[in-house]
Amino acid sequence: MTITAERLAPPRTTNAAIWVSDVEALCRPDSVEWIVDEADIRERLTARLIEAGTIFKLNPDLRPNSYLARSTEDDVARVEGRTFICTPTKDAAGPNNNWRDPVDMRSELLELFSGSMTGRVMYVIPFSMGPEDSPFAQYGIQITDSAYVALSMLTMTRSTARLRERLTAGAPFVAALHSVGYPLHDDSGASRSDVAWPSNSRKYICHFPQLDEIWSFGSGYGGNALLGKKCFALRIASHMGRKQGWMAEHMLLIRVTSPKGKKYHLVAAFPSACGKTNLAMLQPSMPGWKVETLGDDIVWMRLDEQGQLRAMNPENGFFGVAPGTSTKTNPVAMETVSRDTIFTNVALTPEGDVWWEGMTKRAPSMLTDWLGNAWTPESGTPAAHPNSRFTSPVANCPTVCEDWEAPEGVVVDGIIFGGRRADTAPLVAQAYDWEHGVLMGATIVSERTAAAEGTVGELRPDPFAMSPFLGYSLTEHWLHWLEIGEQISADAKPEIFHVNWFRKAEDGSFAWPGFGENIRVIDWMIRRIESQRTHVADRANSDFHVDLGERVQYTPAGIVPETGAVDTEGFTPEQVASLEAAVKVDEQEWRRELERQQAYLEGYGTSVPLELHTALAKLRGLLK
Ligand code: OXD
Ligand code: MN
Repeated sequence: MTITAERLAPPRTTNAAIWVSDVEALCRPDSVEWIVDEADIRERLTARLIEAGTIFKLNPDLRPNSYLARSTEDDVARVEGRTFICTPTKDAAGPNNNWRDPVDMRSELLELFSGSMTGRVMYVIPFSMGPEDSPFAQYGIQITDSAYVALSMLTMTRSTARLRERLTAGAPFVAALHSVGYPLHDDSGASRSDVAWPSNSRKYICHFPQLDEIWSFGSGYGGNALLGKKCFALRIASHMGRKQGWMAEHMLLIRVTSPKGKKYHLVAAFPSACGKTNLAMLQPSMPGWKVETLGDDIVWMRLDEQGQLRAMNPENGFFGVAPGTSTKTNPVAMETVSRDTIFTNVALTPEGDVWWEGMTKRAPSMLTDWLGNAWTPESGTPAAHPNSRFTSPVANCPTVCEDWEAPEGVVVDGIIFGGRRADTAPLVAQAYDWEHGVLMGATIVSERTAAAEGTVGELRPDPFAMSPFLGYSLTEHWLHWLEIGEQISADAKPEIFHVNWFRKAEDGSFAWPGFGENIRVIDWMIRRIESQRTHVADRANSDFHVDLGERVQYTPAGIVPETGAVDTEGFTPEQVASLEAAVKVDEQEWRRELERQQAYLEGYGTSVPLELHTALAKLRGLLK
């Protein structure tokens, strides 16, 4: 059957079998294989990848059931410049996205995908985001010509034979098509041999939110290729959530149990590579506290019948940044990746184990670097790529909540926003009210990290840490947050906070030790949550937070603790002194910051919800 632009033009078929056979006719692979998470299927994929030289088996005595993959220098990170949202109008995609007309993009893609899989196997992976029977669950089918992607999808999502049956019987799904764009034969009959990491210099990561479709071409790496993650669970899902009244956010999810045995659930949104995985796996430095992991990257939230906000991690695996992870910074992650893990772009030790910058104080004297070259500490280049990653099952995490897959999710008590900023933003600030919290999310700025292409260190706005991941217009997203806030019942409204673990002291050192000590900040937040709850009635009668007579300051950054309000038991005198620099709200910096926020909002004109301007005006009123 010939596929024409009209045939695949909207609306696409929602029949799984027809879609798969249409794609087969378009991409012309040698064969088609349905993949689900079963041992013999994993073994088959693994054996093929080893034979192709894409992955190497690590020493099973040191790292059981684990592999190392190496990509190529031009395929190491998300390609935001090549990520497109194809909505009927440019406005619907918003100023935050690269927009393309869906029909134009569709015909460009049809050409690219035509014959793009020749000589290859086309894998078809039915998958569920969220436990299959949960009310949060959404289904997808990924088609890919990469066995590495297929194998990784089996860890990152849930893929079962039962789901395959459901989908072929007509359950709705997101259609996620992926090709590395490296066909082995062309139309003239010429052939080329395969390479260990096939990709294409032309990359396209395209989303059709109206059709629940993703088309990804040219990259085999991370979020570009594992389409359940950023493409589906954030970009497509955020659009679904806007339409259907729920939320898809770039957040971690943890359960914190206080020494009194009370459980709290917190979600936190930070830009990529700003410590979400570390916070998700926090080992509290204060006795009596427990932190358990539910998710490290994506959270879906919806209201229940009681008007409570419930959250769930739709993923089944971690795709975490390796560099900087160590038994000191994140022992839980180190334990999680001790087996059953695919590492990508880390260095290899002579013993057949992995290494990356920050894993140990001193680098081993000899390594093979992420490109496969001999490396010594004198080489002057990183041994592991700064955006090298591990792909591990959530179930392997020693701190995972026993009930992390509970179909009803968990009730959210607190929402944390944050960024990486050397100055201005204090260690922690509580929002005066929901609207101020939404302003905090909308005005996140952060130093750029290696997770995306671009200059590391440069400050960039990253509203809700979603700017590369939102499938619609950002001001519409702010409105969505305000509308959801209105629907949460007053006694269940989560408190909203902003944190900055990365504030620098005058000498340029970090003012806050971070990592396990972050529990001290969480302890403060929980005390604030508790005291707010006991004052809900008062709050209903006041448009500003009531003064609870605690050791807090009301500042233009929000409500911040006085230094004595943060538990510093066990801190060195230097750490106690440094806390002052960490929590400080500097009048001049905040005058500038509020001007920046004002200019930032004004940049989006009249589409900015009025509530955010009002919240900002209230903060301005707090400047001396
Ligand atoms: C990620 C990212 O991979 O945010 O999670 O870049
Ligand atoms: Mn992320």
